[in-house]
Amino acid sequence: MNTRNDSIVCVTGASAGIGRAAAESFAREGARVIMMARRKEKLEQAARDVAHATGADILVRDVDVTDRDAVTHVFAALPDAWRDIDVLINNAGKALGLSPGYATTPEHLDGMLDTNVKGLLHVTGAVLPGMLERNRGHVINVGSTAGHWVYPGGTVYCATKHAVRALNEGLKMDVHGTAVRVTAVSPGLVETEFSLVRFEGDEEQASKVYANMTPLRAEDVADAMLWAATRPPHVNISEILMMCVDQSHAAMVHRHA
Ligand code: 8X3
Repeated sequence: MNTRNDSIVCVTGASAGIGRAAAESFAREGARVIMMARRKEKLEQAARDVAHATGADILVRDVDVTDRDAVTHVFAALPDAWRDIDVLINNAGKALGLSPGYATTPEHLDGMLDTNVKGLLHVTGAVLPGMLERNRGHVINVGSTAGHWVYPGGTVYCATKHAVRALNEGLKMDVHGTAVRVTAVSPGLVETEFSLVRFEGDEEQASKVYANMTPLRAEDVADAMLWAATRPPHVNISEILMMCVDQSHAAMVHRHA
């Protein structure tokens, strides 16, 4: 991405957390940003905030990445001035529950697989062909330390993030011989709505995940994306695996007394 022009950046899951922070970071660098998410009101508020903070041109589209037809339609119907997406940030994703893999409820199973794996492919399938035609573009996939390690209660979530890592590696091979770049940014503990979603709104349980330690902030992850996207065009960052200093492995977290 050339930060001196008005590149077009599309972010999924942009209403909060890492997605919102990514939208703001790229907007600050002069990009025009398409913010996509499911929750319309929250998305519109986030877009207003980002536009206000950065002065950037923001386009909002509420879409559920699990709905393939809706995804196809939303990209096909983009205004001409917004069609040539330079950077796609596949951020929409979630963990649901902490049950053993074999006991995962059908709702949680579908929720994680459909969003984290199929949703990523729905969106990529709608955007990547245009990048290949233009021989220009960058797909940034939000992976996770859960794509490298498995932890108790995270069986299905970790499987989906292992799949994201495989997709990231495979997508780079799919675009081999073109100028299109593919990167995974794979964080450990980041304090966002992630745990609140996992525990279905239970704030006490969610806050315990980040208690007495200093997790990554969404902005730290957005920074890594921006760095990857602003390397010279011949450089492809395959993956950035990142954790806060207080985390050394999936379940190895230093809690301060
Ligand atoms: C988030 C990392 O360890 O909270 O993808 O599941 S973890």
